[in-house]
Amino acid sequence: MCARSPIALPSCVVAIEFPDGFLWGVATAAHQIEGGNWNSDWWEFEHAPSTPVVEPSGDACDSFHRYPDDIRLVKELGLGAYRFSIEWARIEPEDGFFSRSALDHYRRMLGCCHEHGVLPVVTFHHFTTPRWLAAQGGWENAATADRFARFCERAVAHLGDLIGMGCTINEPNVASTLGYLLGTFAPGKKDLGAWGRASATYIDAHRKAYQAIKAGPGDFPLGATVAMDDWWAPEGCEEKLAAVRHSYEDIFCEAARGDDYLGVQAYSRLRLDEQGLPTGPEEGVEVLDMGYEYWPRAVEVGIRRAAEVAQVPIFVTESGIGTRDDGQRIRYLTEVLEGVGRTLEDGIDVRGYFCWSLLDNFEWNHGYGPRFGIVAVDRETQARSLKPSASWLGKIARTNRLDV
Ligand code: GCO
Repeated sequence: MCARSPIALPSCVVAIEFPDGFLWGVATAAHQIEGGNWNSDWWEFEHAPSTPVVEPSGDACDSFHRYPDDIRLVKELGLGAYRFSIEWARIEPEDGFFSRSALDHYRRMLGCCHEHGVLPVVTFHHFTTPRWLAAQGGWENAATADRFARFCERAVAHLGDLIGMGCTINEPNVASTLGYLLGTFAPGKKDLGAWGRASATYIDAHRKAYQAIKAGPGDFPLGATVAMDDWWAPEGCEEKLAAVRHSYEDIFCEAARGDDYLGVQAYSRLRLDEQGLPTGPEEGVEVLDMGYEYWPRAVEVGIRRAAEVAQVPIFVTESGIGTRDDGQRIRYLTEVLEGVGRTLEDGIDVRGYFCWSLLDNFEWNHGYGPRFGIVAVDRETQARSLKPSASWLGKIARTNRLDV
């Protein structure tokens, strides 16, 4: 697939036309929007006395109950796809017990997407793990890969016929690095050995889950997503940079070889010091509420790298900005999409773009501070209200083009 080259319009506006069938969507994750996910390791982590999480998730956006409204919004905006995750801690609340009622809940969600003509994109694991499994060593324990494959097998048996596209694991590289090396995500470890073990289990789990899901009902594209960045290190530190990038990004992209696609999720730039450790933003570069740089180029860089290493079709399965300034969001997403356009012009097989996120939601250790949504959520009443970026993105999706 190839983007038609930018065309000059009379008013000096340039349009980027996307290929026919290019998929436009929004992404969310269960723990960040459903609310009351008390049986997961994250809930426990948020409530631990020494937690680095600034506030607990609580009722989140109550999307567990309000999903019909949220899916209707996706449709009304003109977006073709909704990416959401199914919550393992609800579906398998105890080792080996699978809740029919929880599975039925997600079946209703899938049905609701179909009623609205919205393609449901299902993530099987988005950062949260049932408490019983965390107590058995979580992702440091190699046996977790088999537990995950068993969960996927049961879930797909119940849901597979309605799934439009699947994602085994969301950003395994972030889950292992923040959870086992930096300690800011559950389970809060800071241990090099644990990081290596967790990364290996995630990769093994992806492969096993891929087989299990493919063997079940339904016939949909399946892949994983990886957090990608633009990278920088001082001159002379190229080897160090390559080594860090290899263990953080490349090994996960390599694990996607042979999959139906790879999901690229990119937000900013990672700057390293001489030791190969992350250093802060560059002076003079805008800094966002997340503490990292305003760096829309990350998506283009991520697509190019992921396509080169994984050699499979690419979807941008997440891209967005945590900001209270919706004008800044539109500016950022415009620059991102210009970058996506350049990758298409170069013949890279990019098949869709999902904005993170539909709703202002629980941003993990940052709590409810950063606002990634194109739809605002009143934290008291849960009322949803569209931001200008929502109709802006909807127009791009409906016309399949961006006027810059
Ligand atoms: C991640 C996740 C999302 C985040 C989003 C914004 O990349 O951490 O997939 O859950 O909320 O990326 O930070």
